[in-house]
Amino acid sequence: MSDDGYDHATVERRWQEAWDDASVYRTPDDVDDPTYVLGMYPYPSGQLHMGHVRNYTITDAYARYRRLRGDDVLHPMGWDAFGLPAENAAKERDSDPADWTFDCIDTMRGQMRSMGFGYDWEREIATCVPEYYKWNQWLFRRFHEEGLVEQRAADVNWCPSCETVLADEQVEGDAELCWRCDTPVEQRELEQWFLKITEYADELVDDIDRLEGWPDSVRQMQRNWIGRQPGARLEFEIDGEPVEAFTTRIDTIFGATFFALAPDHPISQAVAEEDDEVAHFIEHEADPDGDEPNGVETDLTATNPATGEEVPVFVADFVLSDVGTGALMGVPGHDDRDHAFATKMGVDIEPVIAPSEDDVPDVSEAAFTDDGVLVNSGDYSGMESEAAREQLTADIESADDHVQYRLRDWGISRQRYWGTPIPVVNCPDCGPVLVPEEDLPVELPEFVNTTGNPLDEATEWQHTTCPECGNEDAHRETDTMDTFVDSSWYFLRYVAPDLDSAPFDVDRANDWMPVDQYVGGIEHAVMHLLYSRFVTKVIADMDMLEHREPFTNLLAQGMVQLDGEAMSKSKGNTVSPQRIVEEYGADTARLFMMEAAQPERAFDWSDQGVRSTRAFLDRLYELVTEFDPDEATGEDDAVAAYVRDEADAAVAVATEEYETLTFNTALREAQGLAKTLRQYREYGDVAAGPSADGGTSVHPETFQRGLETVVTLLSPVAPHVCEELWSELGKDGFVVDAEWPAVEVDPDEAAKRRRLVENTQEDIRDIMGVAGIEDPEAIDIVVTPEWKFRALEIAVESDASNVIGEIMQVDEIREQGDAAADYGQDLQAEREALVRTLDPDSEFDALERAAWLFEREFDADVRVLPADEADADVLKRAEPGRPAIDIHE
Ligand code: ANZ
Ligand code: ZN
Repeated sequence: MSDDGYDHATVERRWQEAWDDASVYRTPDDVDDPTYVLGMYPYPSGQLHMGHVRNYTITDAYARYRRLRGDDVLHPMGWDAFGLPAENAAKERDSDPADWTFDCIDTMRGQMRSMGFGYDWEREIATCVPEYYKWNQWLFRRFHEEGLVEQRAADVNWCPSCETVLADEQVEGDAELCWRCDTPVEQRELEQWFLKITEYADELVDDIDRLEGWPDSVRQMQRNWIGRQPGARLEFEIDGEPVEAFTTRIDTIFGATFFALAPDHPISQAVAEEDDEVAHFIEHEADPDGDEPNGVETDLTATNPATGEEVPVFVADFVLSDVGTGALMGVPGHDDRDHAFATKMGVDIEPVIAPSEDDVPDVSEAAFTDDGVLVNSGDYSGMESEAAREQLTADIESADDHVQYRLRDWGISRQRYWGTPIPVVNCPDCGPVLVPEEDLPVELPEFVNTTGNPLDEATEWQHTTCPECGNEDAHRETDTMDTFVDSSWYFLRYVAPDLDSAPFDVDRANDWMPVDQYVGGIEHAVMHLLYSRFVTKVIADMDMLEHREPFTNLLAQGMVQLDGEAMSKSKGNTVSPQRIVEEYGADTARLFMMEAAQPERAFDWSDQGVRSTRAFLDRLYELVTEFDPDEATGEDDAVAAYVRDEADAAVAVATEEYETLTFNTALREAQGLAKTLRQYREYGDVAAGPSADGGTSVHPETFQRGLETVVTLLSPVAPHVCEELWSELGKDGFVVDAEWPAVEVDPDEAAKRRRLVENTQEDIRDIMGVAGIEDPEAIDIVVTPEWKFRALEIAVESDASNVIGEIMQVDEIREQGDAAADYGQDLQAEREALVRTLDPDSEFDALERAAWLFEREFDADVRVLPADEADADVLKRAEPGRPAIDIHE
């Protein structure tokens, strides 16, 4: 707590209560201009960490900005409340996952409130209540009706310690350890429930092109994850039996010098029964994640269908069983992995593709992997790769076009308690039967503390009658759903969170969706976003939604780091948001984070930075509270005009930056304006001498408007203190309900003005330095005559091969004689770098209004002179955007 600043605890509590009482964050019912701003809802771990604070400050600042712009805003919060940690915590404490979860939610909700996040809490959702998860079950039924649910045996990652199936991204590193307990993960085959996301693979890839509001990196990650590859399937013959292979490069088939099978390909397995070497390789050496391809040669050969040649057959670990057909034709001349493998195994390497027919590449050292012209390829020699692929696929009898995807169906079965029960009954007669809609939700039974899946022990709960045939020996499915199911549609639930007749209100969802701005961690760049896109598309195909993509703009926020490392509990390098809020206030925490870096970038936490942010707020508080418009006596002079220009510029730039969530630069404007106002006050006081009654000699309306502007521009990020200052400024109502200041100037124009002032300031310093002037008496600043502006304008417009010729066509310039010729030469020389400046009147105004800054800095009389009042020698040096400077000692 700072000594002489404001009392943040009181201020923040006061306004949080006032906002609550006035329900300022309630979502409007009638919406004309809907803007949906959403942060990825958190897992209720019990503590808000800095990553959350950053994430939710970003959405909160943007939601507040949109509200100030007059939009109807939906900005809700909820809880991704199912999941393993609650179950583990309950086991440790011998309590209940529900109790633990709701405790955590209460704590975190309180922490969020203390941060001042402006959520519509009436729309809060938690996925672990039957009122929510009923709709997961309902959607499961609907997906089933659409033919998008399937049960099949599948290999799963199994952690023997957690006794649970793990998703691929929960298996870490080459050693394949469980993300929670670091136990080596095993493979197990289980009957699993799948959602057939692969049926949407094409649309999911194609529509990525339309996601222009997403970061390119995330779009690329989605593309890679889906991994669409057009190619062909074709057959090689082994011992007279056809064996299918997938290739993207059938044009290279004349260079196929070996054939390779995955270790668990049925032929590999059969060979291993007879061949110890192969068996040994499969058992002990095969490592699909290794850096180098490994393999073992078999006694078999395969017949290349294009050439009729026999090539050796290998069992190799870089051939993956779940890719394509688990078999490939090896073309070492044109594929990097095949090249490495062939080199190691001593297999022939032949070039069959060349950049051009008379430029056949040497492929002995490295593969040539580009498309090109076919060589050494029989009748196909001379064809382009693309055409050859089509022709060969047509000509080779067993070959067919085939598109291959990396994406697999979405396995949603989890052998865990704390999730949505999969609404299925297993009947001895009928097999798996869906629970009828009227029997939903299937609620979780009471929790029992056991090592495995508590639902396996809930025998009474399991026991039920078959909904189809009435068989009384039926059993409920004990798998629960992956929690990614919960989060794949939660954004739809917020539009009507209490609806009990459907998962979401169709009309309202059509109004609010898609989410205009979604913000969250990059760790969700693949799964969560892909599943949400998939589910949205399916729901659209069920005619329940008019939108096929859920999130228009996506921001992946950067890490909060300490000493260059991401803050994390496991590393023990966290900073507690609660402590920062207690010590400095929520506004300081929020403002520090938003000004420290662009939201996408990582940044380092700094206590020093936090303190200087707080010091800024204290100074602003003082600036506002010490100002009394009735006591201010200043004139509406050039200085006041400068301050108004700066306020206009700040609004123009900050507005642009808020639009793109570039808060750090937006805030710099607000802070810069506050500084200008402070300087203005000091300058006025020095010029006029502070009046005895504490008044100042600033122009009251200008100063008042300046302060209001600073407060409004800061309010999305530091809402509490701004609310306090708003009322100090005598404003009615809340600043959170205020109107965003109108943009009066073009930001480019404002930037030019500022640059002109800065450059002039620097020029004065330089000249004083070079001339050794320490205590100047007077400084004359001379604006260039109009004809030079004209000449520059012409030079910028023209294609500038003959600048002098062009400008000399203008009478007014030609009349200048040698001076015009000289300047023309300068323009010609610099023509690549020429930019348009302000017009002469604006340049004069800008300098005249800024004169007080120069006076203040150099402690001299400053005169800004138009060209016709200036000394001819001085005038010569002046150029547009670069006034001449004459310093008198
Ligand atoms: C012959 C060929 C020649 C291939 C060539 C590529 C280049 P990428 O490489 O990512 O584009 N492949 C097929 N089945 C496979 C399996 N089960 N495990 C591992 N690799 C497999 O993926 C497509 C290529 O991967 C396919 O095209 C095949 O090698 C290989 F100059 O066939 B190609
Ligand atoms: Zn039955």
